[in-house]
Amino acid sequence: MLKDITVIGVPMDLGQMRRGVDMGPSAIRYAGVVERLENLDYRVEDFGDIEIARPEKQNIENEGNLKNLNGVIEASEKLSQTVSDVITSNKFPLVLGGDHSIAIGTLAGVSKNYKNLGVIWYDAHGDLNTADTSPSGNIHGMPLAVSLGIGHERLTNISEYTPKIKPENIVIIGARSLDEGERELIKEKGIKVYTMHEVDRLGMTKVMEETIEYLSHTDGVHLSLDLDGLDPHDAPGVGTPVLGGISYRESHLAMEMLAEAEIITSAEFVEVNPILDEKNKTATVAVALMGSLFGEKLL
Ligand code: B3U
Ligand code: MN
Ligand code: MN
Repeated sequence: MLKDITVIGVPMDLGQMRRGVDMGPSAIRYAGVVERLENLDYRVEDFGDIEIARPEKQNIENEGNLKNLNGVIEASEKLSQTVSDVITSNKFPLVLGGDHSIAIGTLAGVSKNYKNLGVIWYDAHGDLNTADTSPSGNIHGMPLAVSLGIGHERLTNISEYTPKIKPENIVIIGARSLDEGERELIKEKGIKVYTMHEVDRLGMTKVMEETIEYLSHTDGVHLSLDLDGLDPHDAPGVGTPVLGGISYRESHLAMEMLAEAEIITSAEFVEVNPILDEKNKTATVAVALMGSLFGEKLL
């Protein structure tokens, strides 16, 4: 792992309709992310926040079935540029969300720097919707499809290239809420998915061993961790909690195995919503998982 980390806050809430997820980056900072990583001997720089338009300033008319399209595009372009600059200066980009629509910009910036990028999508959802298949019109349910080059052209073309990633370089872990169109896309593209059924059946150790092996041909791996991948008991501060998720302990194990394998080259932690949380528990969990991801050990 690179010894220099740049933390980038993205107070994005335009990708969904619940208020408060824009405070995610503040909550994660308050939970001590910088100190936690500095204690592991990293040099940590906090870039501050990417500027995001306020929902009040958005056009109420949505383009097709895409809510706040212009605001999401504007933020994605800025984030993509920032992330790419961080990588070019040989630093590890650690992106704090904000709703999961930010992955459109993060992946646009990361992927520019890798020929064969792998992606681990840790999430209760597939985030593989398009305007046509989405039940909500919320762009946070679409970033993985967009990164595959599927969806509205103004989204797929962020940073003026598409696609950002290949279907065979993706592993989804923790899925337990998929829409019909997402299931079809998973089958059509042959995307590797460990639903909660496989997590239960195989155990997290095997899931991570297989994931690491599956991505061994890539030249970098981005971790996109949606806190709703965890069970709502352990991470209650998320906009769309789904029962029966990955436990706090399993998640630590997953992060520790990724740290040991030394494959992660960029990461984002998203969907922390302090308004829906219990005493900043979800941000605290996020920071603890970052600790493990960056190599923290008890002994
Ligand atoms: N699949 C649904 C729900 C959803 C997706 N991502 C989250 N919720 N966090 C949708 O709206 O696309
Ligand atoms: Mn998500
Ligand atoms: Mn999710």
